[in-house]
Amino acid sequence: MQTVAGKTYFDPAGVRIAPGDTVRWVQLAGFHSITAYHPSNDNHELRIPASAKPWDSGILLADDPQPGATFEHIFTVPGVYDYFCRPHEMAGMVGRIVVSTPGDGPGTKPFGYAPGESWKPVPESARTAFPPISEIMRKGIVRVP
Ligand SMILES: [Cu+2]
Repeated sequence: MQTVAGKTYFDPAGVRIAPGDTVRWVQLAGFHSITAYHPSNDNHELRIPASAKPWDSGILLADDPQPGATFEHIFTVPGVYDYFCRPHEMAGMVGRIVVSTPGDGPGTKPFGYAPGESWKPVPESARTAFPPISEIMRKGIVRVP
């Protein structure tokens, strides 16, 4: 399974995988990160399963160490995982992974579902860029149009 970090988008933007699968992102150009929506990442909204470990690739540079830099993460807990690119979140560079079935965890809840937590809100430009969970479940892979 491979997700490609292109210019300012992840392609595919949505994938459905099985518990224990590894997702590998490949950097094609520019500078990007693969960062889980999780309070431990600069107080972003929690949008991965509550018991799942958050991740942050840090900034991957296309030429450092070389074109095609990669980042991998193993997904074990079923549910919906939303993630973003630190430099391009405002440009709508986000992705969504469904492990097994969506369940009813944080990633299935409406954006801003916990106003009392004072988490950093997901910008409107990013909210509208996530492929719908139903489409990911139906197609398995949702490419950028
Ligand atoms: Cu980016």
